[in-house]
Amino acid sequence: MHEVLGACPLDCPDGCSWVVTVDDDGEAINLKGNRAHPFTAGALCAKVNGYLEHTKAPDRLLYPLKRVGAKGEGRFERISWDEALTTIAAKLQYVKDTYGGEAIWPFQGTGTLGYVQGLEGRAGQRLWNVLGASRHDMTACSVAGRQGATYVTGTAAGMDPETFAESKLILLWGTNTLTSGHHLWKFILKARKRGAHIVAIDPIRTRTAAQADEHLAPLPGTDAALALGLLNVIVSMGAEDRDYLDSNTVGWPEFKERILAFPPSKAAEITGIDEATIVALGERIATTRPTGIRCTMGMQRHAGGGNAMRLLYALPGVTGDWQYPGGGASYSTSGRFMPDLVSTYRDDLLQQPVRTLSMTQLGHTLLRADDPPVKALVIYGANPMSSNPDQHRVREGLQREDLFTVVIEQFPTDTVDYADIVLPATMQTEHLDVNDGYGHMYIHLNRPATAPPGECLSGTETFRRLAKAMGLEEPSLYDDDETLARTLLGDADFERLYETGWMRLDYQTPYVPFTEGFPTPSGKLEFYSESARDAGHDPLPGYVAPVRAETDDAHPLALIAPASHWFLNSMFANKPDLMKKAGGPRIELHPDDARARGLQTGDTATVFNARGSFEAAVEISDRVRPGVIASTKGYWLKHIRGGANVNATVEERDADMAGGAIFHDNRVEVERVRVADDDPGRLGQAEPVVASR
Ligand SMILES: Nc1nc2c(c(=O)[nH]1)N[C@H]1C(S)=C(S)[C@@H](COP(=O)(O)OP(=O)(O)OC[C@H]3O[C@@H](n4cnc5c(=O)[nH]c(N)nc54)[C@H](O)[C@@H]3O)O[C@H]1N2
Ligand SMILES: Nc1nc2c(c(=O)[nH]1)N[C@H]1C(S)=C(S)[C@@H](COP(=O)(O)OP(=O)(O)OC[C@H]3O[C@@H](n4cnc5c(=O)[nH]c(N)nc54)[C@H](O)[C@@H]3O)O[C@H]1N2
Ligand code: SF4
Ligand SMILES: [Mo]
Repeated sequence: MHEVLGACPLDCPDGCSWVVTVDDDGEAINLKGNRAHPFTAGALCAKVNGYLEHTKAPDRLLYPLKRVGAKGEGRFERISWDEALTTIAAKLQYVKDTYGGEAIWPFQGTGTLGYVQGLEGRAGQRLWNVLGASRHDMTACSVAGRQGATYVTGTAAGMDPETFAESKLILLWGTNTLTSGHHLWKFILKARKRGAHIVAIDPIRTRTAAQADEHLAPLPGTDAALALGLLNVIVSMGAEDRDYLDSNTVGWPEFKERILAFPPSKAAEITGIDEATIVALGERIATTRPTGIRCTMGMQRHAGGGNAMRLLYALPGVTGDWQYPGGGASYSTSGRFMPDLVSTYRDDLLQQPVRTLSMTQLGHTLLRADDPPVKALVIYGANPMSSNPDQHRVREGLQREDLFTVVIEQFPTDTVDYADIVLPATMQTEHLDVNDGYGHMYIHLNRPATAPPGECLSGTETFRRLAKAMGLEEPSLYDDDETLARTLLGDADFERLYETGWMRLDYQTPYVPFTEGFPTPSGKLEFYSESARDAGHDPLPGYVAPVRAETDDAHPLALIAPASHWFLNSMFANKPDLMKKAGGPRIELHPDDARARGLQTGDTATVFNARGSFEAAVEISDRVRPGVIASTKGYWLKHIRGGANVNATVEERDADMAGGAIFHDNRVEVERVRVADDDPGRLGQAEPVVASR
């Protein structure tokens, strides 16, 4: 029996350090959170506690497959790795020769964030560069907010999250801490013990909002207006930090003018929050140092998401909070770890510039007449059938008979059903990787604890073998995983992490950013940003309204579907115990909206707009305000009634910055459907409703 140190690979801010116990037969028999790790502190989460069980699940993909049924049908036949690789190599070569390398689209999602196997290191990029494939722009998650924050402070990395323990006022703004990254909570509780006041700002009374001292529920997509209203209160009181503004910021006179033109009454009208509540919170911020804002991806999945985040990063510039431990704003610490990514990606292998394709425009891109058209799609770490917007367009695109699709996967997802060839991938306990966490300041080495089951191969090994099958000679395509990890970390840190599993990044404790200036063009915090102006944006942060705020009378309800407590995006939505805990798809709506539509708790409803519809169980609830309905993301289509999830209604449209997706900027109508009493789907949905967010 021995222990192997590793790390959770999932797209979650907490980046946990874990310890795997392996028995004398080499089987992993226990996996638990690392007690020595300051952020993990011995705990994993509801999803990953059963990770080992998931690696051994009966539906795990173990062998290469080729499709024998129609696209989407899900009928496959086992083939050898040789046949799979020969087929793929020949097809990619043909596509490259006939249409050019850009007709190949490597479509990488967030299944693993690892620097060797996953998204952070853009696994496979060397191969795609040699082939001259189109570049994949990962727009599904965080880019709009990242861009907005970066215009202000030069980075989105913000506060060291552990310093929230020092805050006297904490704003949990568009973030569901207890569900989407609960390890931060212990630092928030520490602050509360020292007298901090905790405010949640979220259209839904989530399990996090329910634990806060105060909850403000703005209408979705109106946070920028709220921020401007709060700033107006602060500035009207003369509570701005003039010394800080003078020495550390640019554009204050112009920004101040904009703030003064935005009275709390206007913020109240746009956000639907009482003016008095806005004034009271503004006064509280004005008089409480340090104020820390935890603002993650939820609130930037809107038409104005980039600008909203920009304002939240600007706010602590006005109050001077950036100078204190526990003050400032925290979006994502991604970027604090600065490995040598250039030598990982090897963009120098590209022979000519290539186009970039947006992840969240998959459907439209596959269906439009591009030159060259996309002819080969290699999907890995992604499940676009479940997670992408405009599901019906995605399905139509993946159904194209002239499209060759490879899916590298661990489980038979809805996306797998559209593959020509399926390749079985290892899971985190079976391969080497380097992982950080975008909600803390640590780095980890994940050592393989056990041999892969069946014929599963790591992504990196798959790309090496594919390169060989294509006869490619570039030597760096054949670097092994340890070489890749050493390139990222340097030999000294690699050796150290091999022993310890984790270490703090090279920042002092507590770390207060920007004490030596801001990594912006001016070296200061930029309220006025010439970079933003040059990119075609308003040089000052402002309010950008949601897409159909007042115009779509036929679909008046604003639908948001954020993280489920039991799934990680669409991962674990095939794990029986977690499926049971989650229950089926559900919408929560306010009693007034339910009454107007004759809906009752337990009814099955269809939720629809012009793009599509999905079915969900109704729960009448005061956790949402009138006009807003709440659901969750992640369901597999094949496991739910109707074969569509919330993303059938979400628009493929870009936010104001960086091509970010607008999952929470959505308008729908809801109608009761009659379901026969003996319909098994009905029983699935009528599971007792667990407090699930
Ligand atoms: N359990 C679990 N954890 C996860 C994930 C998961 O699927 N399940 N997903 C992971 C991933 S990929 C990510 S990116 C992160 C995301 O985690 P979060 O950043 O927390 O993002 P969301 O869950 O999309 O939304 C968070 C909250 O924002 C609220 N919100 C939506 N629109 C608005 C708005 O206009 N204004 C305000 N103020 N609030 C709004 C939602 O109601 C929700 O409660 O979590 C990660 N962690
Ligand atoms: N309605 C709505 N939709 C959303 C969101 C929302 O808030 N609301 N959130 C969006 C967000 S934040 C994100 S990040 C995206 C996520 O969208 P995706 O990136 O598509 O994430 P998943 O759907 O979880 O699919 C990841 C797949 O990768 C597989 N996988 C895991 N590890 C590995 C590996 O090591 N190798 C390989 N080859 N495969 C692996 C998993 O089995 C899983 O099927 O979804 C977005 N979709
Ligand atoms: S999903 Fe997040 S909280 Fe859960 S184990 Fe992984 S990193 Fe930790
Ligand atoms: Mo995400």
